[in-house]
Amino acid sequence: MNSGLFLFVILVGLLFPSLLRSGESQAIADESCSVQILVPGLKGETGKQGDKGLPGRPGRVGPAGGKGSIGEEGQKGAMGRHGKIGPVGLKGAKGDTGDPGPKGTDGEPGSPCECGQLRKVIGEMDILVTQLTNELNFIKNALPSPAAVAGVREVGNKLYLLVKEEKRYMDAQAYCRDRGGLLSMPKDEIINSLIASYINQEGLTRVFIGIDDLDKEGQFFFTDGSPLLTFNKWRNSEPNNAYDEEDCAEMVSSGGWNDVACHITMYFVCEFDKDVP
Ligand SMILES: [Ca+2]
Ligand SMILES: [Ca+2]
Repeated sequence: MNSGLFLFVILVGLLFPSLLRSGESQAIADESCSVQILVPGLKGETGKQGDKGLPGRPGRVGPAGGKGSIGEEGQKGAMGRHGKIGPVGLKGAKGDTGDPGPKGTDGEPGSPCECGQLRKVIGEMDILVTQLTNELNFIKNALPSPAAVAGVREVGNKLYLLVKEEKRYMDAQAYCRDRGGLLSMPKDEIINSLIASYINQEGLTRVFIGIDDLDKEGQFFFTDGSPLLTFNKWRNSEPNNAYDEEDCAEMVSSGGWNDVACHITMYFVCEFDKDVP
């Protein structure tokens, strides 16, 4: 029994003695008598300090702390992943022209042309263009002395020009050569007639033509070097090499030929080949 209970029992005994005298409380009375015997002893010496007890349970979670100060800047992180592809940009300016590419392979053979008639026409046109070009060149060459051009005559593939400039045979020959031609050479009746007609229409009586025996007396050649064969228009008793100086030839209005001196001057007829520029 501790000291507190002991005192409590004493007080009850003093205040309520009837309780202590009742029959049913005989035991208590006996005890009270014995209590009186129990006098508190002297306080004992302080005992040894006990062993350290077990750790107590964790306390409650404390309230949230205040906002701390901004810490120092951390180190740079590793490179992140690639982002999404962005939207298509604006169209750029046109670039420079590139170098020519390599030559391509040969194409397939074409189908046979079914335009024979067309080709024929084109061929004829080509010939015509060539002729016109030559005629144009001839006319352009004759233009330096347009007043001397009495008009051009044409037979076959030949052009004939009467030049109304009095020249010696060699000068007349040079005039024709400078323009791509020669003194006219009447090698057949048709050409001879044409030149004769030409002379008559121009009211002339004689012109130089391209026939001479300058290389060898008595042997006449055309001025292109070709010999006189079966055709000739020598007048009667011609060539007569009169005065032993007649090595060149003229045509008179009748179309007949006559050998004359080369140093005299007269008009002349040039001829040009239409097929040769
Ligand atoms: Ca002669
Ligand atoms: Ca003569």
